[in-house]
Amino acid sequence: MKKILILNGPNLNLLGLREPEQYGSRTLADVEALCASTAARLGYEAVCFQSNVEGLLIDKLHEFGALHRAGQALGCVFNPGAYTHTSVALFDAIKGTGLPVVECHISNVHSREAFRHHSYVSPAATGIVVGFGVDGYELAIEGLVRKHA
Ligand code: CA2
Repeated sequence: MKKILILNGPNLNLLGLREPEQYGSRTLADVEALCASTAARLGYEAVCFQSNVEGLLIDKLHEFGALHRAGQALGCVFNPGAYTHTSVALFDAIKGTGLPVVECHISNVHSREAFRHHSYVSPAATGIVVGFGVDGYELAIEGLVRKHA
C-alpha cells in the first residue's frame, strides 16, 4: 500500500490544548486518526510525523522524496506552522525532492496578521488548503489523491 506523509510543524503538538478559538478543540492525535482513516478509505497508508525542529521536517521530506521516486509514496500533506512564513529551506526541500506536497493550514492565514499572508512553501506546493479547520487535512488528502493517484 502506498504511503502518504502527514507532516506537522512547530507547536502543532499543542493542538486542542490551547487557543481552541483559533485552532479548534481536536488534538494532534485526533488529526492523525482522521488522516489515517481518510487515507485508508482511499487505499493509502498515512504516516504521521510532527516536529518542532526545522531540520527534522526537512529530513522527513527527503526520506519521502526517495520513497516517492521508488513508487512507494504518493505525496505529503504538510502544515509547516510558523515555518510557512520564514523558511526558504522548506521551499528548497520540497523543490529538491519533487515530492507532491499539499500545504494545509487550519486557520485562514489570509484573514489574520499580515506576517501570515506570505508563504515560502506555497510556490513549491501542488495545492493549498486553508481555513477549513482540522477537516482541511481530510480535504488535502482527497485533493492529493485526485491530482496524483
Ligand atoms: O493555521 C495553521 O494551521 C497555521 O499553520 C498554524 C500555525 C501558525 O503559525 C500559522 O500561521 C498557521 C501555528 C501552529 C501552532 O498551533 C497551536 C495550537 C494550539 C495552541 C498553540 C499553538
